[in-house]
Amino acid sequence: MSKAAEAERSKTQARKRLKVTLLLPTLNERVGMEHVMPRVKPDLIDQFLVIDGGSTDGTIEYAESQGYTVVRQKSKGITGAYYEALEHVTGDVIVAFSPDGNSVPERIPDLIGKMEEGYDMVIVSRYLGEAKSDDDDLITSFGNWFFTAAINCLFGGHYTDSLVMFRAWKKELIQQLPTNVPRAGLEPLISIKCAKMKWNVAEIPGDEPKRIGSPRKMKPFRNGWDILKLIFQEKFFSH
Ligand SMILES: Nc1nc2c(ncn2[C@@H]2O[C@H](COP(=O)(O)OP(=O)(O)O)[C@@H](O)[C@H]2O)c(=O)[nH]1
Ligand SMILES: [Mg+2]
Repeated sequence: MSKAAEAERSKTQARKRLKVTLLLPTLNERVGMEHVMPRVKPDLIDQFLVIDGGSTDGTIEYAESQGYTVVRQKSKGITGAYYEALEHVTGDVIVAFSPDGNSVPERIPDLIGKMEEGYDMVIVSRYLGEAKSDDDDLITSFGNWFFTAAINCLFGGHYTDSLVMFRAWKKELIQQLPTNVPRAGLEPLISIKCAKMKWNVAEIPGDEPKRIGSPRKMKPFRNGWDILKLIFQEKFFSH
């Protein structure tokens, strides 16, 4: 075997040591999934886990046709989706991936590679280095900037992007989450928890292309208000 082939093989073996669950929250994302999922390299992923919020556009049928594990969400909302999905995770590392065109599948190998360096969480930042978001509007770009600055300032984080879904984290982190489901989403919560606990966090740059297919489910003003309440709660009423 050539030196290059041997290096590649040992790299793949090192990768295999991290068991990875790709977590896909979906609510009518068939169009996006058909576009992005064929670009996900299956050799890096041990479990494809779809948590579906009640799609009626064939998302579930598509996911099942690909052999993904599909969990039908009983509660409402994206945070409830995460909480219900976490019980079904078999990997040691969770890669949260938005299959609506916002997350770029080609960044997954670098994301997992960075986790293999020993980090507890790695974020694919839309605002690091040359990376950019084509999905942001004026409101979401201000919200992202403001809440990331607030989380850094109040909890000692060093984030450039504390709210993006596309990230990887160790499954142990789940144990730090409150049992009551916060409405603000899991992303600001785990960003805050990691900063508070001084966990080992890294970011890699990653563009966010425009969403494909169905309209955005997130409501910026309601979500912003929920994040404000979460920050307040975590600052004054939680360890
Ligand atoms: N299971 C589930 N998935 C959801 C829900 N709301 C949004 N999603 C999915 O979460 C991902 C991100 O949602 P999106 O509305 O694009 O939010 P944004 O990208 O953060 O602005 C998409 O794949 C959505 O289909 C929900 O209530 N339940
Ligand atoms: Mg999106």
